This record gives sequence, structure tokens and C-alpha cells, in this order.
Amino acid sequence: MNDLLKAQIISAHGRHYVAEHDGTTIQCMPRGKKSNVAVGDSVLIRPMAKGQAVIESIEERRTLLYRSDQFKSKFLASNIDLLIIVAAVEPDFSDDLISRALVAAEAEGIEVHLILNKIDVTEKLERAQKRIAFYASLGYPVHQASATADPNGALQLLKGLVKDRTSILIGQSGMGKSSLIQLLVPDIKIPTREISTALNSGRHTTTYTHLYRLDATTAIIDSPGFQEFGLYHLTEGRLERAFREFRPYLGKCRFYNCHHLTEPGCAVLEAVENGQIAQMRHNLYRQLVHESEQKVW
Ligand SMILES: Nc1nc2c(ncn2[C@@H]2O[C@H](COP(=O)(O)OP(=O)(O)OP(=O)(O)O)[C@@H](O)[C@H]2O)c(=O)[nH]1
Ligand SMILES: [Mg+2]
Ligand SMILES: [Zn+2]
Repeated sequence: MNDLLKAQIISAHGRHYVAEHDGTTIQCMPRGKKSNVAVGDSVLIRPMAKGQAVIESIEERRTLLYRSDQFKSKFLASNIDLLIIVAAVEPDFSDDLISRALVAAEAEGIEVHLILNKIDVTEKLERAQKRIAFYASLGYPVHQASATADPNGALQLLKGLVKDRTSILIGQSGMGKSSLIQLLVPDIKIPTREISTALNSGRHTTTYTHLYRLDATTAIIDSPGFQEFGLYHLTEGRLERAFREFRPYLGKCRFYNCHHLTEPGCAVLEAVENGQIAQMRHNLYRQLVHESEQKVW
């Protein structure tokens, strides 16, 4: 029997995984039929013939992000310390998707930053800045960048954010996630969308999640354009706390088991009435409670 090696999963293709050990990549398969491996996992692998290895065990995960697509792997990535939401001046970004990503991160205790990319598209900049400022008002750090017009500025921003931890860039297709990561790994050619292909063609340029290791303590993960997060596993208690602006009101409702949906004397609903909580965010909360009631295990 070959000795076990400690490795990290850097990409997943169905039941086939690629792991990295000491700077080299190895094709791996999980042992047994059930595959519950995630990109970002620390694993013990046993090398077999022809440069292949078997994944023998997965180390306990610090954090785990799920995706909602039950037909593919149910995991998006593991051991994430920082989630960077990339929104662009164009095409328009979706508030619903951003808030779902925020909920996923909050529920796992993952730090979140937002980057508004493509600030060189000046004619639409002001509107995008106003929209993204909403997330700053919730307390999330919001940065601005242009991967193409100011690559050096974008690189300095990213370097500061990702140092000594594992980060994932998420956002809709065409926001510039891969373009930003490319700046950090100039020696690797990451596919990004050609200017000539229409942004509304509905195709994702990045088709699978991939981890790039920058140094011994720093890694960054690129993911395909949104990636809906799986939030079904969240209980109502975790959901309400995942909306960080709800927290000051929790425990102040008339009923201790208030769902913050229709109850009289609900402190959260009152805050929505008074404009202290955005209606848009409460609508999503309502929708997520509804979705979690639909879950089939
Ligand atoms: N004007 C402008 N275009 C940019 C900027 N950053 C990226 N782009 C362009 O936006 C398009 C999409 O960039 P990608 O990096 O492929 O976007 P992505 O978020 O990785 O998209 P998916 O992989 O499909 O999820 C490409 O044509 C980039 O050249 C920017 O700062 N300004
Ligand atoms: Mg991409
Ligand atoms: Zn309530």
C-alpha cells in the first residue's frame, strides 16, 4: 500500500476530482459510491497506478457553502474564510442573488466583501454605485475596481483582501470574477469571456469551480456565474440571524417564537414599516422561509 498524502481538492468534475499536493496536481476518485467531496477540502489521498489517487478521508471543514442545484454536487466550496461578491456596473447585478450570497456567508460565519467591478463604464457608474451603497449601509465593506482599465489598482485591492486565507469570488456571469483572479495568477491562462461574445448569450465562461493556490497560506477560488446558494438547510433561527440588520430586533417581538411574517407586535415588521429594514430584504427573508418549508429531504 502506498503512503497517504495530505492534499487539497482544487476542482471537481462529477466524481472526478483534482487534488494538489506539494505543488503538483493528482487526479482523484472518492472511495465508495457516495461522493461528498468539496473544492477546498483538505484530504488524505492514497496514490494508485497511473498518477491516480483515492480519497481516503476528508478533514473536518471550517466552513461549507452549499449550492441549490441538487442534480450536481451539492457543495460549492469548503474552508472558505472570505466570500467576495463581485458585482459589475454592467450587466446589471441582481440584489436578490447578492442577498442570498450574504445569507449563505452569514450563516457560516464567513466574512464578506463586495467589489463593484467595471467602474470604467462611466455612463452607468452612478446608478450602480447608488445600488451597491445599500450593502455598505448594512455594514459590508464595498470596494471599487476595474480589472481591465486599472489592473494594478485591482491587483493591490485583491492582494490585500486575500492574503493568508482562502477566498471565493462569486457573482453573476460576466461580472469579471475570472478577470480579477487572472491578475493574481498571471502565469496561468484563465478563460474569460471574449469581448465579441454577447454578454446576454446566457453562457457561463467559467464552467466549474477551481481553486488557485497563491502561496502556502493563500488560495483563491473562481466559480461559475451565479451559482445559486443552497439555503434550504438553514433553520428559521439561523435564517433570521443571517440578515444582519434584523439582529437588533430579534428577541423584541411580542411572541418569543415570532416568525416575523404576520405576527402582531413583531419588532422586525415594525422596523420594516419604519424603513429601518429594507422591504427588499424582508421579502427575501419571507421567500427563504417559504423555500425552506418546501424542502424534501
Ligand atoms: N469594461 C470592463 N470590462 C471588464 C472588466 N473586467 C472584466 N471585463 C470584461 O467582462 C467580461 C466578463 O469577464 P469574466 O472575467 O469572464 O467574467 P466572469 O464573472 O468570470 O464570468 P463567468 O465565468 O461566466 O461567471 C470579459 O469580456 C472581460 O474582459 C472591467 O473592469 N471593465
Ligand atoms: Mg469566470
Ligand atoms: Zn417578529
